[in-house]
Amino acid sequence: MERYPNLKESDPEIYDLIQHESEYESTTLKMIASESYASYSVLEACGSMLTDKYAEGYPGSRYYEGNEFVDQVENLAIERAKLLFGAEHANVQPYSGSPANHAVYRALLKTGDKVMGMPVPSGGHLTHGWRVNFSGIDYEQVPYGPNPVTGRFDMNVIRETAKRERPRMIWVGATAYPHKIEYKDFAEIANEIDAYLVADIAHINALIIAGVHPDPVPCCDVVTSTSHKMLRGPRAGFLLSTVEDRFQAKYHLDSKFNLAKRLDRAVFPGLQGGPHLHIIAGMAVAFKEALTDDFKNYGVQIVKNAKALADSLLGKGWRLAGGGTDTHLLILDFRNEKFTGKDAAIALAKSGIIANFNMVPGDFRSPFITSGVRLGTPSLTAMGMKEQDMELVANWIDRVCKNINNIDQHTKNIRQEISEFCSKFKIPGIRE
Ligand code: DSN
Repeated sequence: MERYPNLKESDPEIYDLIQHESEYESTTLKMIASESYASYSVLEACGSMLTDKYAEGYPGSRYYEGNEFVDQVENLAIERAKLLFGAEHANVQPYSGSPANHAVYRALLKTGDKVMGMPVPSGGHLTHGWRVNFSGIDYEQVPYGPNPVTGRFDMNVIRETAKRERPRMIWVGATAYPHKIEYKDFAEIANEIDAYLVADIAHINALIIAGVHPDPVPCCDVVTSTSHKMLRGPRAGFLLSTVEDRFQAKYHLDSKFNLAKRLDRAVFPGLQGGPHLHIIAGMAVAFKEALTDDFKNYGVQIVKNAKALADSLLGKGWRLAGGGTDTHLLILDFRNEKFTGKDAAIALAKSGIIANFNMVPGDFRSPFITSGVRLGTPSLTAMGMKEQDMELVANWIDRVCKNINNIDQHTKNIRQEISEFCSKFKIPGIRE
């Protein structure tokens, strides 16, 4: 089937670039932990004529007329999100993960309040209070992170920090933490200091849906997420929450709005204008896909693949941050090597393995070069790869890292082998 025939005719430059990217992704191993593949159906909804529609407001309460069908689109997305995660309230309008997180600050805090979160070099996200982001400029970050030796959260240290600093809100979520997050342990701490607990599950939502990661919804005030990454929806964000605010009387006595309403108002009109209804339609499609057993199997397999890859790499003598993984990602730890994380990421990419360099706990190198490489299995799992395929992937990673000093002599062969290997698999959204 020829894709994008109109674009091919009208704008061959952009068409060609999309074709090149598509070819590139079809012949390389996409191991960026925050990526996966959206289906044709998701892409079709996102590429639909709903892109033209303006409907500021929420279903049933808009500032424009003519919303009979788009209200149904948004309501379907909301109801499917609530069903998928067992949440009381959902907002599907945030344009992406960062705007979703921004809305949480606006709904829960006052400027200058303390927020506990992980700094980016510790594995957190920019919006969890990092200093160059609005969240670290307008609010005060109380940092926490994994223990530099074990690579795991030390809940005693986190509790001490929380009790000493008394932040109004605690973020729990990561972009580079390879272990399960025990939300109930964080909830105990948040309860002890009357802090809101907010989970950012962008990286691990499919694992939660599949039941292979603890569920934040029962013990968090708000849960934020992207709908791309391993959820395989459009590039967007959403919010889940309780309806009532358990700290209404303590922190929001002056507001007539409950938590759900304050979040909605923070998104629109607080931060955004018209919702992207084509994207919300794509989100509804992705949520429907995520409600299936196939999707749950994908979530289970992501972790099996990550563990198989970790075991294989450990077996070849490579070190992993935190000693391994029980999620979708692992971080190769090159602190003992002469080469850096950046050297390795570049060599891997030349060979057809696309990943990113990343700090490891206790890293002594700068964030611009690092001692680690973060590897994720969602995309490979979406292609249908299983544990035995991870053996081959580990072999290629091993060959690249062992030959890093003369990598250019090896890239052609490895690139070719990987390309042939990829051709055996389907790729959602590219070659289904
Ligand atoms: N920047 C993304 C990641 O790669 O983890 C998170 O938003």
